[in-house]
Amino acid sequence: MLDVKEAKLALRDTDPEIFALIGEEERYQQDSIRLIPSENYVSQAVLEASGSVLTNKYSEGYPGKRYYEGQLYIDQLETLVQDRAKALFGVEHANVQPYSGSPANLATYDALLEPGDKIMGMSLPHGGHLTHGWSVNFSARFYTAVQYVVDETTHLIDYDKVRDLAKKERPRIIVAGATAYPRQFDFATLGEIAREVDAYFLADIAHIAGLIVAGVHPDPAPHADVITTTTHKTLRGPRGAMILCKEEHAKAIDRAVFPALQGGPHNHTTAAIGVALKEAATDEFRAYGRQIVRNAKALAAELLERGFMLVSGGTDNHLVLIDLTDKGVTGKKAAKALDRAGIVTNYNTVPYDPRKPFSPSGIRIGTPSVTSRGMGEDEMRRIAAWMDEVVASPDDEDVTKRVAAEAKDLCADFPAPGIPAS
Ligand code: DSN
Repeated sequence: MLDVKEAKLALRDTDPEIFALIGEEERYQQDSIRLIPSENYVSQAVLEASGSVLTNKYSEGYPGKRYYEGQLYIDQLETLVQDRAKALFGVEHANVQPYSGSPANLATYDALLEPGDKIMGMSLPHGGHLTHGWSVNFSARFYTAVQYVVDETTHLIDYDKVRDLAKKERPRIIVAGATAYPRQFDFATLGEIAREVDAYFLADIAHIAGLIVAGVHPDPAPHADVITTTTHKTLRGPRGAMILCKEEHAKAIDRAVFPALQGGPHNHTTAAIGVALKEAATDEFRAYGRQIVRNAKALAAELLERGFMLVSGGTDNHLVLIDLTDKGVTGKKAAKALDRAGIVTNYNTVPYDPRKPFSPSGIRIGTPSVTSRGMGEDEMRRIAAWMDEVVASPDDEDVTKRVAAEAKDLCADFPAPGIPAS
């Protein structure tokens, strides 16, 4: 058997090009301040499960009902992970096989709807997700989509307007969830609206699953028919997804995932999700979730102090959406300059953005990754100051180089989980 060091040498010897690229990416992840709100650093334990021999298997079906022999350990593993998911999120049924968030949402629609049925979700440029009914996505091509938006002045969801739209459109399903909404969802009210119009209620908690576990975001479990989530954002697991639901939907959900949409589950990912769920069921993780929000608030407060316009005026979750319109720089230009300065963000539309999605007015930032490194409010204020400098002079390579060096020094004091020291 190979020890860990030999295993790494095997990759180096077999494929030096891939080995080198992974090494470069490791350095990049260690030396930069990663503020993409949908990314994180997994633990060494999650990495090990992801890279295990479980990748060698095929296990179509579910525990006890497989189409392949050799499932003794896989059945135990998947059942364990299902049980952990049910316990952590307080739900009756968990399907841990979806390959990622979009397939999880597609499976949910396939389980509950007929083609052409009406989906009502939050518009993508207002913070929603492609799969919540955005025009270019399957969710609008195979189903009929209506979209709710945020208020033009407050940038908040106006629940009275959502209710009015639901009563007018009578959707078959209402979807709540977002990729760029810096505020909390009122799942209780959305569940109530869904019941009033006899619609299913899907809560897509991909971005906020870890915050819900930590008790710093309202819990959709008492209100939603189905909850979908990716496992790699605030939940800090591998790239995967889960569908959590009431028992009455369990059979339909399972059938939709397999055999309707997917083949064999990725057992190495299932194992790594299980490790992440175990880690998330600790006091340490709950403290981590609380700190994510404290850090986002500190970052937002310092940016406001420095004259940045923030969508909705701040945040109460893990992300901040900056509108750069009055800074005279596009989101794309700012994001690229920040990346050269060692601060990784993504350009993003802001609500009612007059610019196009490929060159929008905003950038989106978030604190899950920096919080995983142990950074706190003081570090957030330093990061905001660097962002201010870079955005003010995006073409000044002296500024970007100096900030990149300073950011690298800060990162050296906060080693990234799962990345070996060089
Ligand atoms: N791509 C994810 C994000 O960055 O928010 C959503 O799927």
